[in-house]
Amino acid sequence: MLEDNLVIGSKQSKEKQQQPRLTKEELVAAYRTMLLTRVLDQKAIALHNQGKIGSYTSSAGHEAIHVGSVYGLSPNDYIFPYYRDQGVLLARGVKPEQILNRYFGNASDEMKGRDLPNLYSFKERRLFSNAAPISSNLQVSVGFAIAAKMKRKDIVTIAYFGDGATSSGEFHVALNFAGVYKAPCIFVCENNQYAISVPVKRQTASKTISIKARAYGITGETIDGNDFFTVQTAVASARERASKGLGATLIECITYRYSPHSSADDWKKYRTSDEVEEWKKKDPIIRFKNQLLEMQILTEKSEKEIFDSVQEQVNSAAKSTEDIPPPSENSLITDVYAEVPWNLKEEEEGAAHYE
Ligand SMILES: Cc1ncc(C[n+]2csc(CCOP(=O)(O)OP(=O)(O)O)c2C)c(N)n1
Ligand SMILES: [Mg+2]
Repeated sequence: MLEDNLVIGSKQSKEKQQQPRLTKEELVAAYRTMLLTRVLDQKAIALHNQGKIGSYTSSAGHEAIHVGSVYGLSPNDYIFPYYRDQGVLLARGVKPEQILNRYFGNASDEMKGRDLPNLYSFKERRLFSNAAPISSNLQVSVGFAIAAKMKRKDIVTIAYFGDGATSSGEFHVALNFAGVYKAPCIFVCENNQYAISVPVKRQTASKTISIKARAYGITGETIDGNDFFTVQTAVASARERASKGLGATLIECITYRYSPHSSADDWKKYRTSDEVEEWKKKDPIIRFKNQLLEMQILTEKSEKEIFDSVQEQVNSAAKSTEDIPPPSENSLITDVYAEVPWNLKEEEEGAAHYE
C-alpha cells in the first residue's frame, strides 16, 4: 500500500516517538528562533515596502519546518537551503545582522551585494550557497553526501526545496542517485501548496509528493510541517537512518505560505483571503507556543519576555545595518582572481578616470 509510508500529524510511528527528547533550554531556544524568523521576516517586508531592500521571498508559515529540521540534525551536517529558508539559517546560528547585510547588499554583506537578496552563503555555518534555479541544490547535496560517505565521515546532508521544484529534472536525478548510492542525505520538501500561482494539484498527479521516493528506492513520508515536534522527530529519524548507512529520506512537509510568492507577486489573483485565513488558524508558532505552555516549559510571562527581546534584537539589527555603505566599486575586480590581471587593472584605472 502506498499509504504505508505516510505519517500525518499525531500518527507518528513508535520509532519516531523513541527519538531522544530535547532539553527544556533547547525547546525555549527553538521557540525563540521561530519567533525571530517571523519578526525578522516582518521587518524585511517593511524594509522592502520602504524601498530599502530589493526583491524578497517571505518565510512566514514555514517556521516549524525550518527550525524543527535543524534541531533534528547534528552540527556536523551540511545544509543546502533554498531562497525561503531564513529560519534554517537562524537556527544554524546565522545572526540577523548577517541576513540583513545580505538584504541591503552592503559592504558587510558576505556576498558583497551580488546575487539576489534571498540567496545566501554562510560557509562557516556549513550552509552551502544556493542559486536561483529551483532544485539546483539537490544534486549538489547528494554529491556532497556521497563524498562524505566515501571519506567515512559521519556527515549527513539536508536539502530543502518547494513543491514546484519536484517537477524539475534535477529533483528526479538527485533522488535516483541518492537511491543507487545509498547517499546519507535528507530531502525536505516544503509543500506550501503553490509554486508562485500554480497549485500543487496542477503540479503533480501523484497522491503525495513523498510517494515519489518509492520509485527511487528511498524512504518517503508526508508529515505535518506546521508541527515543530513532528518535523524534528522526522528529521532526527532520517538522520539516524542515513548515518547507519540505510540511505536517504524524502520528507514532504505540509504547510502554507502566508505571503505572496515574492515581493513581485499579487496572490489575490490566484487564491482567496479565506483560504489564507484558514491556514493561519494552524499557525506553527502559535501551535508550538501552546504546546510549550501546556508542557509548562513556557508561561505567558516568559513568552512575553521572549517576544519583547526578539523585537528588540531585530530592531537593533536593522538599525546597525541600515546605514552601512555599499561595497567598494573595486570589489568588482578584486574578487575575481587571486591576483588582479593587467586588463582588469586597466579597467579600474579607466573607471577612476570618469569619477
Ligand atoms: C529551473 C527554474 N525554473 C523556474 C524558475 C522560476 N521560479 C522561481 S521560484 C518558482 C516557484 C517555485 O515554487 P516551489 O518550488 O513550490 O517553492 P516556493 O516558492 O513555493 O517555496 C519558479 C517557477 C526558477 N527559479 N528555476
Ligand atoms: Mg511551493
